[in-house]
Amino acid sequence: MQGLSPAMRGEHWMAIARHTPLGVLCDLDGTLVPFASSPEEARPDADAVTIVEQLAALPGATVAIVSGRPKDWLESFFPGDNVFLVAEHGAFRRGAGAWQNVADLDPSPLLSLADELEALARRHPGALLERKRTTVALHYRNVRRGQRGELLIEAFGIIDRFLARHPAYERLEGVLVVEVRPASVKKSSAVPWLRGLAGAGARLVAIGDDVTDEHMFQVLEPQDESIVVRTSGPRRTAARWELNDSNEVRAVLRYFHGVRRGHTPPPIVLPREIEQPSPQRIVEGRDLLVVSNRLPDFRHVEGDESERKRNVGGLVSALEPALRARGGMWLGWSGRTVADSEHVESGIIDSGTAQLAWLDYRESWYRHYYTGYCNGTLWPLFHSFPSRVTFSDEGWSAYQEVHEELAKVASRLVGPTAMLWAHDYHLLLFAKVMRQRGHTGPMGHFLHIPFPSLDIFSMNPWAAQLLDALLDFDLLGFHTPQHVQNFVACASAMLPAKVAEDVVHHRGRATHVAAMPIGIIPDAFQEPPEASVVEEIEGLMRSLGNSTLVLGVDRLDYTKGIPERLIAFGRLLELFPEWRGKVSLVQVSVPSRADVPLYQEQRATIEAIVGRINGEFGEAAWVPIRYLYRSYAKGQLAELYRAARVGYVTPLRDGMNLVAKEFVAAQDPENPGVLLLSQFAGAAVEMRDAVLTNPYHADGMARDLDRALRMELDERKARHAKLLASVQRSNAVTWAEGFLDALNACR
Ligand code: GDG
Repeated sequence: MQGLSPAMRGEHWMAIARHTPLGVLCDLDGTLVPFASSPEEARPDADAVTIVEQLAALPGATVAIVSGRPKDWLESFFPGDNVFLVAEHGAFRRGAGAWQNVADLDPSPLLSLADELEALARRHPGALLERKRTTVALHYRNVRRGQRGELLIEAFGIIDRFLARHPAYERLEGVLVVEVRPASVKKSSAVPWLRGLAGAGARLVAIGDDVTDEHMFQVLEPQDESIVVRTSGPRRTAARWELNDSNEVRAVLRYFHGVRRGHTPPPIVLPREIEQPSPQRIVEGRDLLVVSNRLPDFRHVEGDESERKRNVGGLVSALEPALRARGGMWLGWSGRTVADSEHVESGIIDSGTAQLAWLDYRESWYRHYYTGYCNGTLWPLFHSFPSRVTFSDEGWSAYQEVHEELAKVASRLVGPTAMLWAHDYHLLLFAKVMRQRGHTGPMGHFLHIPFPSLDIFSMNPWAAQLLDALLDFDLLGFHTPQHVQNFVACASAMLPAKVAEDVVHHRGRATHVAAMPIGIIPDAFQEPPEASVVEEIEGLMRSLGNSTLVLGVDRLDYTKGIPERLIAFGRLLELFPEWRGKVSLVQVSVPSRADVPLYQEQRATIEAIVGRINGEFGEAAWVPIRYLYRSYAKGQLAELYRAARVGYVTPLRDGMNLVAKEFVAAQDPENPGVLLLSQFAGAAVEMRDAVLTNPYHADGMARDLDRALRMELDERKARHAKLLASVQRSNAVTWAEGFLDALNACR
């Protein structure tokens, strides 16, 4: 709905003004009330109070004043309870009746901060400290311009020291004010509250000027409207409409009142559509919105630069460069959870790679959706580990609920014709919920894990619903032809769907299915490493002495077959004792889903096996297995890959396995290592020149390892050359472009 003509704009606002129920959320300072030289002087005058009260008195209209001010102050202007009040950004609310304390936080830590800031304010003429129950605000609108910098440097120093000790609070910079307040209390909480009070079918209009008002704008639904008041000049906003000042805000409220009372509206001021496409709505037409559970790099969301927070999953490694090359937006979970009673926040940030749209998860979603249905049901089921699968109704409900929420956010981000690309088992219902919201643009899905056979898949009580929802996509991509065949067999057996070659017809729709094996960016593993990166790896290599290196790198996951790999390495030392003292296994296991009991058990199992083998075979100068439960920087991984004689990649089941491809890319072509690869990794389909092995057969795997260790240079070079050609030909960029071209061609 960008760029309405003046006549359409008039009709649009007339329809909103007439709509019943109508809910209005209006900020005070800078919105309904102009700024004054001090917060005390900025008071709603009789005109402002009358406009609000009159509108609130009309049937079908609900009005809330949503402010950062204290509750008693608000109540002194709006004593009657037909106007609803939200004080201190949502910490207190007054519906029809008494005040509710929503935040219920211990405000005592703020006292000492307030004392310190007050002392600071006394030293800076014009500065004023406002103490509220749950927040403190340092106003500096009356501080001379040239002196504001000095005040703020000191104030931020004090505040940052406080925040380091009290992480439940946050600093928020408003218009000529810095505020410290509980991070969990935001104006966004007023939106669902007022929606509930307004009644079913409500359309909400939120009006505000400040960054705190953006929290309201971000959680509105598609039928709602957001108006930013440009009191403090232009800035980036999630709002769709704008007004200049509080006079225009009052004019709009008077217009609502007039229309609802059946008057012919006088010549009025209507909100103007913001011309610069707002970042909320940039993805239109053939542009791309990628949706996945995790964002590529949620340090940006969390404001934390530590490597620990980097997502090291395979999906990210493959998609990041493709998205960088194409531009577009990526929507996913922020990595944060909020209490179920709190409002779910969402927002947009620029990561440098792409625009990232993030969404917080409720704690119950984390438990029942992420840990539950995604990782407790779909992950083991799709990897054909039925004995590890759990089914729960709560999990399935949460799975649907999170899809609804993501679809709500996505349909605010993009127009109905945008191209959407959803990833993995977390998002199997995504096309269905988007189609229900009227999305008509092309939608594709890529499954990064295997699709199981019918006998396994049909154990899922909701199997038919999943298949039905998947067939709302236009294109379904899988890693291997076997996964495609499994999907098609399930759809034919469980739905009244018809299959013609690579198209599944169902409910009048056609869904294309294809095997599109994912690749890597080979260059990333071939660049000369930086000295700082190499140092730590050189230290590790020195500690191995002259031992030949066998290397395993995985997320710590039971599908990766780490215990089986260790046991087979032990068997190598038994069956071929000549390797004792001459070969060492370094196993890097990146912590993953560490709060899930199954993963904790897996870790304990691995540690016990490492202990047993090292105890049994180790010598004073030789440790058979180095087990490293940590992650490394990409450059360090490349160094490790290069140093290894054997890449020991033996998952029990894997969609693809990028480590196999990265290992090949990193080798020195003149003296390459050997890839020992599980026949059950998707990568085995393309990488026939690896030494393929069966990870369930310890003795067989030990013999294959022995063969890989003994392989002569000529054979190593010949195999590596073929593997490298395939890794280079079919890479991450060709994969992403191939998928998007195929999706385009579906329409
Ligand atoms: C899923 C499917 C499919 C590992 N350790 C570190 C690190 N990594 C990176 C590797 C690689 C990625 O993590 C792991 O990718 P995989 O493909 O092996 O496995 P999953 O995470 O299970 O990925 C899989 C993939 O999706 C893509 O479709 O291949 O089958 O299960 O890129 O390099 N990265 C860093 N430090 C580490 O310590 N930086």
